[in-house]
Formats: sequence, structure tokens, C-alpha cells
Amino acid sequence: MIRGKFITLEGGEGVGKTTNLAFIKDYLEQHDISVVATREPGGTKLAEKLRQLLLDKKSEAISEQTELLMMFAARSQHIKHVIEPALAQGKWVLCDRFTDATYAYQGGGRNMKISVIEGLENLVQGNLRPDLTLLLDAPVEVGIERAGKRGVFDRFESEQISFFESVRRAYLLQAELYPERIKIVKANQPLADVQRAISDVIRTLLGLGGMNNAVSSGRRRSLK
Ligand code: Z5A
Repeated sequence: MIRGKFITLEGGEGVGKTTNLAFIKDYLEQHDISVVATREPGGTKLAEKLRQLLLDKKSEAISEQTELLMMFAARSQHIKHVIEPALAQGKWVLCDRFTDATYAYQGGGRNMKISVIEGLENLVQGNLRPDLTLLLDAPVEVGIERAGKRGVFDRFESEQISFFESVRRAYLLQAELYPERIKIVKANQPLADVQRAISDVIRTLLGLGGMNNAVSSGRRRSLK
């Protein structure tokens, strides 16, 4: 059995991850690929309970360290019970956020040490890394405005603009560090253009064609 591919979608809030995950799932299924669509934090019963606690504004104050450990606890369950079994069965796994979100939110947003995140990543994931990550990137205000139309703000969405700016910078740094894996898609353009750019990347992964200008890879740069 050929192992499936692991694709993740990343970006700040409201950039269109959920919308485009459904688009990619349809696109792959049209190419006869069996897809498991999932999300983080979440994806199993226990991980979804952790998600509820993490997003609930009424939870007792969650320390930065607790938040980081809860993300990886949820991820550990998710990998063992959903992601690894699906990949081993030859299915492709499409995941709305994964560990790049931890580097962006807990690393960039909460200033947790990158070396600590790396240690947990190695412990929980072993060699598992996404084959492809689509980073939907847009100015923070664009995402906040789109997400704000829902009218209800969770524990993360209630953060200040400066937090989301740090998250965006950390995501872009991840893209610079891993240009082969992380493809940046401009998300502040009409949905049809975003999806054209995404399908170009997916076609390349499927060995069907090249990429257009709406997609870029960052340049390699070392972390401070
Ligand atoms: N988190 C973390 O801290 N550490 C971690 O390791 C992980 C997660 C894994 C939950 O994530 C929180 O967990 C997250 C980070 C933290 N908090 N935040 N913020 P989430 O993925 O559930 O939360 P989210 O980013 O807030 O998701 P979202 O608001 O649902 O955004 P989205 O999925 O990117 O967007 P969308 O729902 O597809 O689109 C939003 C609206 O924009 C919708 O009305 C669309 O129709 C519209 N849209 C989409 N694209 C377009 C374009 N191109 N033009 C115009 N309108 C558009």
C-alpha cells in the first residue's frame, strides 16, 4: 500500500482555511483520491474536548505552558487515532492547522521558546511532517473582518491586533525556513483566484502541472 500524503492548511484567523479545505477535498476526490478531512486542535473525541476547553473564554485562566501542552496532547491523540492510520491506508489527510500553528501562536503569539516547541514536536510526531502546507496569508485586518462577521469571539479571537501581527510574522518565518514544504497563497484576493492558486499547487503535487504567480515560497533564513 502506498502511503497517503499529508496536507495542512495554515494562516491567521478568517483567511479562508475552512472554505478552501472543502475545495481541496473536492478537487482530490475528483482525481479519485480518498481523503480524510480533519482539524486541529481536534479530530478525535478527546482532542475535540481539549479544543472546547482551549477556545472557551470562560475556562479558568490557561497558562501559556498549559496551552502549549494541551495543543500537543490533542495532536498526539489525533496522530495516533486518525492521521497515521489514514496515511497507512493510502488515504490523503487534509488538516485545518497543524504544528506550524503552534510555532505561530504559541511561539510567535505567546513567546514560548522555539526549542521547547521543537522538543515537543519531535516527541509527539517522531518523523511525521506534512508533505505540503498551504499558508493562506492576508493582512491581519482582512482576516479579522471576515471572521468578525460571525459575531462571536473565542479565547484566541479575543486577542489584540499585535498578537495576530506576531502570529503572521511567525507563519511567514516558518515559510522562509521550509520553502519546499510551505507554499504561500495570497488570501486577500477573490476566492476564485485563491482557489486557482491552490489548485496549481495541488496539480504540481499530483504531477499534473506547474505553479502560477499567486503562489510563492519564502527564502531560507536562519532563526535568531
Ligand atoms: N491554535 C493554536 O493556538 N495552536 C495550535 O497549535 C493550533 C491552533 C492547531 C482555533 O483554530 C484556534 O486554535 C486558532 C489558533 C489556535 N485561533 N485563532 N484565531 P480555528 O482554525 O478553528 O480558528 P480560526 O482560524 O479562527 O478559523 P476561522 O475563523 O474559521 O477561519 P478560516 O477557516 O481561516 O476562514 P473561513 O471560515 O474559511 O472563512 C471566513 C469567512 O471569510 C467566511 O465567511 C468565508 O466565506 C470568507 N472568505 C473566505 N475566503 C474569502 C475570500 N477569498 N474572499 C472573501 N471572503 C472570503
